[in-house]
Amino acid sequence: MSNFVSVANENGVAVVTIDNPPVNALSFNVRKPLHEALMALRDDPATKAIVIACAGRTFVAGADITEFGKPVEQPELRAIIALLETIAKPTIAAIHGTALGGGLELALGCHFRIADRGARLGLPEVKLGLLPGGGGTVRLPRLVGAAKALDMIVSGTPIPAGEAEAAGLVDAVFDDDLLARTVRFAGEMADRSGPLVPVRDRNGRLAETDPAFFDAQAAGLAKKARGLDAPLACAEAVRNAITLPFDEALAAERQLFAKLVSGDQSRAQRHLFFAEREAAKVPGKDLQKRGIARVGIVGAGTMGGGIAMALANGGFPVTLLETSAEALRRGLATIEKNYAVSVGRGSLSEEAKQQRLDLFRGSTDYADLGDCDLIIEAVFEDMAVKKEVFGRLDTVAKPGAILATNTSYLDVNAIAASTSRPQDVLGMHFFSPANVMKLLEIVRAEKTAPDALATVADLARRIGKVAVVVGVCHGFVGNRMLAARGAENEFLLLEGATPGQVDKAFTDFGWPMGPFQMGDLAGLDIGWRNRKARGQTAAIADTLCEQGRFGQKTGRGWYRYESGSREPIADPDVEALIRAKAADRGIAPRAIGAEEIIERTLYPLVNEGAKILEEGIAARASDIDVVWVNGYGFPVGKGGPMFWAGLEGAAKIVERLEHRHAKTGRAIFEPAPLLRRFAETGRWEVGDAR
Ligand code: 3H9
Repeated sequence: MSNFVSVANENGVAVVTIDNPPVNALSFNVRKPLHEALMALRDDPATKAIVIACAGRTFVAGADITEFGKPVEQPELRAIIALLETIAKPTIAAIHGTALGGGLELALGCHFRIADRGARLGLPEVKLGLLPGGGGTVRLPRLVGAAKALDMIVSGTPIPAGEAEAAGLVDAVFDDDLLARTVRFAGEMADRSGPLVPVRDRNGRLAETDPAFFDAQAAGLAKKARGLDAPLACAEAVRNAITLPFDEALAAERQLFAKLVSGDQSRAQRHLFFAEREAAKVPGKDLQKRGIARVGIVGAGTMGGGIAMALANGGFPVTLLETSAEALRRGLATIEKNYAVSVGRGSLSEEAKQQRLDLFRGSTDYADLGDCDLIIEAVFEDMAVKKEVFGRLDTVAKPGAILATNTSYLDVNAIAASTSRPQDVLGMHFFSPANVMKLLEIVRAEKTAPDALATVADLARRIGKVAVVVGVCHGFVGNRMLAARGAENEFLLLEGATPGQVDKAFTDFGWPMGPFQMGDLAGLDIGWRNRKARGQTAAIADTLCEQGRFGQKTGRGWYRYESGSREPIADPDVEALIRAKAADRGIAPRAIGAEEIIERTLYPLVNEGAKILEEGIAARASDIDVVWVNGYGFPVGKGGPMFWAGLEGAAKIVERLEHRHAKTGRAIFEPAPLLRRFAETGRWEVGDAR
């Protein structure tokens, strides 16, 4: 029939197979022949039942995201599902892999859903700034109840086949022979008498949920959504499913979808979807990768322990090295305690905890790293110490082992030069807590071999990290831009803003927290130590540290904290300190608005990103967006700093930077030539050309 949809007949059961690699997205190329095939089968007296199945690794994983934002070509997915519901013979979806988004909606148009044991089903549209637009918000509650549907649609998290069966979404789960058994099931259903009720007409479960339940949920969601429209639209659509007749609720869903899909937030989130996948494609990806059977970690402190957990969580055996038996014991005990917390929370079983702990081997002898294929150093952030560690690793590591440093700032070329095998050395900059944070900056040094990079990028994916390859510079992409973002913080305070006002401008923008709250969380002593090492000072922060105000851990920092609470409370002592420091400098305080705060923090952030692109430290503008969204909490609905620059207007950013530069002479405000070009062309040309 078509390359994308074929039909086979098995004793009167038609098997319609969709074949659109890699994920069987419902592109126009699929929709058209699928619609035609279903029309023909509906009217074919020789067909007694219809099975919809997929070739390749998965059932339909959704609408084709690349088609959004372009004119819709008919037939739309909704029309196919509506057609399915007019078919008076059994229709069955045979689900393997993932049935996501429009794929699950297609399955909801069938009378029955049969799943392979390993399948997962979900409506993840919210993660793309959307809501299910093929009737998912109206049909799913009819099968699983509105509360469960709300949870699935607002979280976007797929559920395993077994859970789907228990919830009423799936009619049967098979351990093997999915297609053959589904065809048999279809035959049995065709031979059975009794009515076939489409999902749209199954209203029994709708009365289970009180609409007032939604209003309570929606209030909580609005808070959690942090300015994102999609979660709220999802809740509204599910509420419609229980309060409006089917067709009205469906029409309302369609309107909500149309509004979201044409909005900036969804555009930003779709950009990030592809940006993350693009970032993972490092040069040399197709090279032969080195085998990684065991990973060594040098240092069992907070960072080393977190990295070790991330690897064990991905199933890798780990050798953890410390300088003394006592330090090793402490490190392992912390790891065990962290896993116990997960067990206590119910996110990990006791058995899984034990399996992970069994992957650990502790040692105080470098020679025990000799059988490791990758060794990650996570010791004190000091060049002399790092060089010494790498010198020792050079003597014990087997040939071809990859040697990685977890440095946040230091020169990876210099570290590589302390070994006889710089081609095997690279940076793996994890973010704290390393077992939780998704971002990994993979630092490519001058001599790093492409196959070593490709190996580590692949390993990152296997342990669930979002990896971005970056070049060597002080702070790499993330921390270098963070410094630019924070350069004006103290000036803002000295000129009249309070920490609370600056932080509020950030949270109103969509960040989870502002820079001063973040400083208190991370510990102000860290920056203090770094400044001292670099011979730098910070007028206010240094004094806070001298007073022992290190942030949350001491109960006082930029804010004060009641014992046991993380809630920041404005502290008059800090405000008095700021005013005194301003008076010393002869600065009269004035009111500073949110717009100025954004201009003096986020415009330099974008500008530094442009410089990083120019220097080739990042390969693409979208890589920088991936770093900032996954590592620093840049709001997803704004797509990352480089995408947001387009939304904000690059010409405006350049103009304001020039204004600030003329006024202050500060380098962070000097517009990067690439940013000027972006303002003219609307394209990050260096990035796009790579
Ligand atoms: C929707 O359905 C809206 C409807 O409600 C309403 C319509 C009216 N489209 O992730 P991978 C590409 S919204 C186009 O690396 P994995 C992806 O870019 C949709 N392309 O594989 C990549 O390309 P490349 C709701 C897509 O095995 C390649 O496929 N559905 C789509 O790690 C492999 O992807 C979703 O949001 C798509 N829908 O993971 C599901 N999906 O090789 C989105 C993937 O050139 N997809 N591609 O870089 C996923 O979550 C994962 O891809 C999946 C496989 C779990 C399926």
